[in-house]
Amino acid sequence: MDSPAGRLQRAPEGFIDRDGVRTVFRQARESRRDFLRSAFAAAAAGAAAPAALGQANPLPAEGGDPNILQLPEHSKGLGLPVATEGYGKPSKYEVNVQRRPSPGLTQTAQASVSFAPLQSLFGIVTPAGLHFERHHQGWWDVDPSKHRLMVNGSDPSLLKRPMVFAMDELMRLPSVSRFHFIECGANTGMEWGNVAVPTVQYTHGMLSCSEFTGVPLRVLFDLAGVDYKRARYVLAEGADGSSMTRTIPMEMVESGEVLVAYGQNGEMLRPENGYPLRLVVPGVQGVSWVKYLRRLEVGDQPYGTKDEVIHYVDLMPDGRHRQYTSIQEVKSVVTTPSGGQVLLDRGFYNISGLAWSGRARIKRVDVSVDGGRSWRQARLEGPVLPKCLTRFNVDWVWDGKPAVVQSRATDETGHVQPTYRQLRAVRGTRSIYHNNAIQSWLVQESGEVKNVQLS
Ligand SMILES: Nc1nc2c(c(=O)[nH]1)N[C@H]1C(S)=C(S)[C@@H](COP(=O)(O)O)O[C@H]1N2
Ligand SMILES: [Mo]
Repeated sequence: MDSPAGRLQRAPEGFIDRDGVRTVFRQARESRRDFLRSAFAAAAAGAAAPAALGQANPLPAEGGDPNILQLPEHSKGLGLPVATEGYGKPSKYEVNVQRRPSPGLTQTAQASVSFAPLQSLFGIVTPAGLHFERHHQGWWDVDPSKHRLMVNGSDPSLLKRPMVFAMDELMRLPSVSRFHFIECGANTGMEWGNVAVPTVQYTHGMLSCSEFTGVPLRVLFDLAGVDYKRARYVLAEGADGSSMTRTIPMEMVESGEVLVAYGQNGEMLRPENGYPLRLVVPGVQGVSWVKYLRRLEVGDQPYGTKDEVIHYVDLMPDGRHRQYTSIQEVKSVVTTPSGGQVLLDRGFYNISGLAWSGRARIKRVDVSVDGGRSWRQARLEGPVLPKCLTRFNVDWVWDGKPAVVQSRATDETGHVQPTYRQLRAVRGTRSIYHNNAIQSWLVQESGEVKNVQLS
């Protein structure tokens, strides 16, 4: 996501998904009205208004609504028959939980992106249908019976046996399943200079996490007889029209982490995510996770392809570009409360969010509600896996006053997520990629939550 994000910094208004945000506000306001109505009704009937926490309806004996003991239709009648469509869908009440593209961000819907609704997700796994999408030249539903993966060397002496695998041949090989996050290097790229987008879906939604199943690439290279002493680089190539090509350092392959994957959350990859085969490069920015993977070449130097020397480079304050900065550094974000949401009343809230690092496991997450003046350690929910999303939670009682909510992650290698001030001191403000700064959400007195940056 290079030029689109650049364009966005100049025209943030085109990016705001007003419908999506409005829906969140509307729903929250409506349920707030319902809550207030029932509280007033209870008070009028002589009972104390329910406390903000757990607004349980009072029993009729306590002056509550007598209808509350009436059984609803679904407790009395016959339910629906076994679903006729064999593949299940979410409840119709969850229709607002959608991936969202950003109107005006890109000129075509083929070279574009849709963001995952992080604000609506629990735990660490992204349902396949909500996985963010990034395509440089549109997506395809590739026929797996015709798909092939070729393994070759830039020079015949680097690899003894060039090979071509069909999908069923790959799927006979020993497989592993591992949980990893994938984050586009341009995630949060719109926010380098200033606040640009309203919700966590747009600030951080080029992020997803799945259990991937596939064959360690090392297994294929062993079969092909790679000369690991001399072949220190791998070129990965996709079969779509974008000719996506990236150099992967051989150490990553030798560690056994890089997978040639066909499975995602227990089923085959979705077409949007590279069906039937994609590269999984844990901890590395999304662009190296080549989809529709058709060729792997080993070589004795980095390839310097268009997707690594012109695109996906970091513009530094001195005007030079950094290349091959592929690791996604330690990062976190609070997903509730987050921009566009509304806190209904003062009282108890569970602050919840996600933390991740391309280097290791998450070691701790600290949360602040006063813009970074004081911090409290959050609970990390298991499992806490390397190069994977980690869910964190912390209790909070909101006193109704403006609050700035932030999270700061530390990984097992000791890297700590920077503030915007720290990050900009090194990287400047004109980059696109690898923004891992601490995110701030302002909870206003009205309860409405806004994306802000502290200077
Ligand atoms: N073949 C191919 N692979 C690709 C891309 C692409 O356009 N074509 N986009 C890359 C980028 S920039 C990202 S961020 C990830 C996105 O993966 P997803 O669409 O499964 O979320 O795929 C990467 N692999
Ligand atoms: Mo990307």
